[in-house]
Amino acid sequence: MPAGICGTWDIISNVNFEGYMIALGISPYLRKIALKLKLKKVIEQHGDLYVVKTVSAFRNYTISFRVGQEFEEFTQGLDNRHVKSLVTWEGNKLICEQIGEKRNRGWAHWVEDDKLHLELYCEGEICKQVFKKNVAE
Ligand code: YOG
Repeated sequence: MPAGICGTWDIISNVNFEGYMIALGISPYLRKIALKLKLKKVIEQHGDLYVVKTVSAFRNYTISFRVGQEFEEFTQGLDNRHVKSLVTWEGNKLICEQIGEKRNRGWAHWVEDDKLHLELYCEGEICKQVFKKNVAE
């Protein structure tokens, strides 16, 4: 798979994070904090189990899943909703559908030009984040 999705990645750009957070109903106070964070992704694979950690100085958020196996996700510390999530491969993209109260919710990850790309979707809003590999960690 995406050759080299595993590792520690540091955010280098973040477009329309605000719009995504508004679509999730995040308060102005938390949005202001979140917009200042230098997010990291730590992605590990243990056998067929993927672990994706979003790490920041404020809060961390971790999911683990097997591709093609639906799982219950509780977005604790984010918007605190329960969704049914399913991650699949579509070509070189790892795609997650998050079925729940919010329409058209999910994300897509892929590696391109040594960068980790992430699109976050919610109710028509698209946040685009790009990460560079942290070679020190
Ligand atoms: O990642 O779904 O990589 O789970 C998006 C935050 C900010 C809290 C981060 C804490 C959405 C206040 C996870 C940020 C905004 C704002 C660090 C995105 C919600 C609350 C945890 C995501 C996937 C794909 C893996």
